[in-house]
Amino acid sequence: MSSTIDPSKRVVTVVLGAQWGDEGKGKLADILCSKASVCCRAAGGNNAGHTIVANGVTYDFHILPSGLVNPGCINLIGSGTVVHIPSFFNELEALRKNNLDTKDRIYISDRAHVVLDLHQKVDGLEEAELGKGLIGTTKKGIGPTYSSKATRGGIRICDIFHIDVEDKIRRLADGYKKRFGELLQYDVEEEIARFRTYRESLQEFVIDQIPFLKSVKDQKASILVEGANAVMLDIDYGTYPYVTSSNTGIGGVITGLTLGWNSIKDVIGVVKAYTTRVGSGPFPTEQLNEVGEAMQNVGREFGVTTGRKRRCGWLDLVLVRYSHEVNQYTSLNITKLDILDDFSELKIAVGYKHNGQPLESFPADLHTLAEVEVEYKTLPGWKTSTVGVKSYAELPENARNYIEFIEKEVDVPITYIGTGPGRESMLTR
Ligand code: 2SA
Ligand code: GDP
Ligand code: MG
Repeated sequence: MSSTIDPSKRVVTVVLGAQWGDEGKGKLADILCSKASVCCRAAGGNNAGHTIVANGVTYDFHILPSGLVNPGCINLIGSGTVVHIPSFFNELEALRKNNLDTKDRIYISDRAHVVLDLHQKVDGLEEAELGKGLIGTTKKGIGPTYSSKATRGGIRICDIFHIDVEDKIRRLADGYKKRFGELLQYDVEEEIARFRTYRESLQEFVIDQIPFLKSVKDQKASILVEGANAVMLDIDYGTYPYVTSSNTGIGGVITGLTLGWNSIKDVIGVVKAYTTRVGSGPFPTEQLNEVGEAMQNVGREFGVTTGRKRRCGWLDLVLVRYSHEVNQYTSLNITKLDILDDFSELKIAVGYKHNGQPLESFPADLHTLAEVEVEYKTLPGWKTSTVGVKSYAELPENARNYIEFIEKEVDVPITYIGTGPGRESMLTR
């Protein structure tokens, strides 16, 4: 038997955020799902927010995979995710109201963990405890749920169908009650009563992910993995502690879904043409001035889940190179190029110095990160609208120079370029 991998088994394309999130992963995932049989989420919960503009309709996704917009695509919320069940049902209902037929097209792994209302309340209390040093979470209960998982007291989707889930929930509530006392305004019996109804209402969605994905792979049907959040929010490789609580990079794809490393064909990094971040933490290229305000206003940089203003700054290639080191992209999608159409010049971070010494890579130590001196390369802007441009060759020369500069610095081919929110506004190369 040969030990080489049969190329026809490489059926998986992974779309990952290469910065601090909101790069436009949802739009690329939606475009690629027109050719995928299955779209999967590997990690995270309804903290994520993806906006998709298709057929003149704007859809907001949180826990549901973006493949639901494509009628031929089956969707899986994988084992590495955390699911708040009322939010799952609400999001599904919102899509149905937008005339999307979701019947028999959305499944949840029975190994995924459950976000309780309890976890969401605790998320708010933990943030309050941190005072000015708060993380700036979405308060969707993500951190506390992954904490329960790591300390082995968590509730999995499969637990819902057994009576002892009730005691497990009571045990979790008792623990938090000891910690927060009267600050925790929470009725455990009310939540437990709702869980009794889920035994029936959730049944049609719950599957064992392992045989499901095996059969998809055996048929050599194509699979799209939609990343949530982004590598700089990764619990291991992001700007800890200002991160989310899951592995948002390629590692989380491997552990959160049972696809196998040998089935991955492409890993596409999504890079916004500038940088944004929601929540606290150092951000070396942040522009707390009219440049940042212009990006925020023109780019309509508001959180899809919380409505918070996103912080904005110049594109940071030290960060993108680091992100490539972690995720090993096979290609990149540069998004929101059109938002830079009116700038007369554009800066791109190409190096960091600390105490006058160049840094080899993106530092782990946030004290260092907060103190870096950023080295910029300045490129001329193009001062022409790129909206509606139909091919790469038709982009203004300075816009092409901007793209090619990124490509050379990161040393990864740029195969997709976004010049507007709609499906049709994606140039390929
Ligand atoms: P959490 O709630 O525990 O995951 O928050 C921890 C950090 O992770 C950041 N985070 C995000 N950053 C960007 N986008 C996210 N999704 C929403 C969106 C955000 C929103 O698409 O716009 O609506 O505010 C997201 N989710 C989590 C968060 O800001 C914390 O820094
Ligand atoms: P995600 O979390 O990475 O999926 O990104 P979000 O959906 O949270 O944020 C990206 C925002 O930019 C959404 O409102 C998209 O509709 C929008 N968007 C995506 N690509 C482009 C683009 O190329 N140009 C413009 N103008 N908007 C885009
Ligand atoms: Mg988002």
